[in-house]
Amino acid sequence: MHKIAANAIDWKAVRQDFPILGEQAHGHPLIYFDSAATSQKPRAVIDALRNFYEHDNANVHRGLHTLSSRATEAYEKARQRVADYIGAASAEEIVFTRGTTESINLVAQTWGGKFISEGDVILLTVMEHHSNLVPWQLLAERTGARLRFVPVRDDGTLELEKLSSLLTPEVKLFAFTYISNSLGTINPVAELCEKAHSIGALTLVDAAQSIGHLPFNVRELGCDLLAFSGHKMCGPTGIGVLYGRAELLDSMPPWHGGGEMIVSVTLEKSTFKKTPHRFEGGTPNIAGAIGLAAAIDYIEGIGRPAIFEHDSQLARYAAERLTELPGTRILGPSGERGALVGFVMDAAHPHDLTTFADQYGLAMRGGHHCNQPLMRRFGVSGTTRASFYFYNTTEEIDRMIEILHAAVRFFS
Ligand code: C6P
Repeated sequence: MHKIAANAIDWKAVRQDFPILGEQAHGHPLIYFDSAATSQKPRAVIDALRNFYEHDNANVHRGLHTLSSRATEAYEKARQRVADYIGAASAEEIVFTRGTTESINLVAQTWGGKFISEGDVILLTVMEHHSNLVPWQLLAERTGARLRFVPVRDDGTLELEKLSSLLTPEVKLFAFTYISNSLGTINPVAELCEKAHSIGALTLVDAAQSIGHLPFNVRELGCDLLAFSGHKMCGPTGIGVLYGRAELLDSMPPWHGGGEMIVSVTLEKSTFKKTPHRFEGGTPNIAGAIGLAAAIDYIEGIGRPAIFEHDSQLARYAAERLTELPGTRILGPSGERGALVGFVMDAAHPHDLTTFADQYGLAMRGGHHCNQPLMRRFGVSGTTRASFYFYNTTEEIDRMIEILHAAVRFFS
């Protein structure tokens, strides 16, 4: 990948690509620090969606007319674009879903239904988002399988020294997040995959918080499956991806039965297409896939190495400045972290703090961030979280600190 240093990019000009950043909230300029929940969308993505509906809209893989051919071509081109973006061997390894949650549920239902039985173990970590926990709990209930967890240290990193005792032959899958959405911890994915493979377990990586932030290649990481959402990487909501090695996906039974996933149907029985179409029953989110490809083009135009450098500088700066506030505890690693900082303040509950900040135009997230077991691990009911993307600035962080100082005065 062509590598451009973060300081060679005019980030202020990049901001102009995002119309929503000109909005006001409660009479203040918007400061959007909630990109871990969903990122904002550049004009290029908004235009791609409008262009599709204005010029090419038709159903895919069905019609023989011009618009249907154009829509199908754009949809399948988007699949190839995703494959190239993550370094998949082919477009067949890319299944379009509604997002990370659906991708993981797909694996739990289809792969899990076929290959998991009583006594098998799914290894997870204590820092998993509910999307990478609840589907496995449901699978365990259905099959009698057991769940096991890699603990998290006080500094927000995984207790890797426990891995060898946790990775026993009963473990069939190790599913873990790349970047924690509450702690900002960046997990050593390649190392975790290698360790899991050494005992014959498959690996699933939840890339929801890394897909738009740092460069990676699924074949270099060595993962078998990877899930992400388009909306956290400048793309539309309602589109996501499950990546899987082709032979693994082909070994999994279909999921949603219906149109377009079959080869032939009789009243009694059906035969199914190969991956990825066997997992895409019904009319897919065509515009969403095209918008996702536009988001990838946009991100690649800036360059993921530069985005990562920019965002981690912001996160480190924010973590440093938060220590100035009295009675404030920051969760997560002290060194390198993903583009977010979660913290608790003695002065106020995260919900009150977030509501207070909103009065000044500052959008953060307060609560458990779909990480209830992790919050319990750290003895808190929730945190306030500021999450960043390449359109944010250090000036905005300075303003956040001013607003939080005002909150301390107000609540005490
Ligand atoms: N985290 C957050 O504010 P969906 O909702 O399917 O697009 O993504 C689910 C998901 C899975 N894994 C991780 C690590 C995530 O962070 C998320 C979404 C948002 O942190 C909404 S709870």
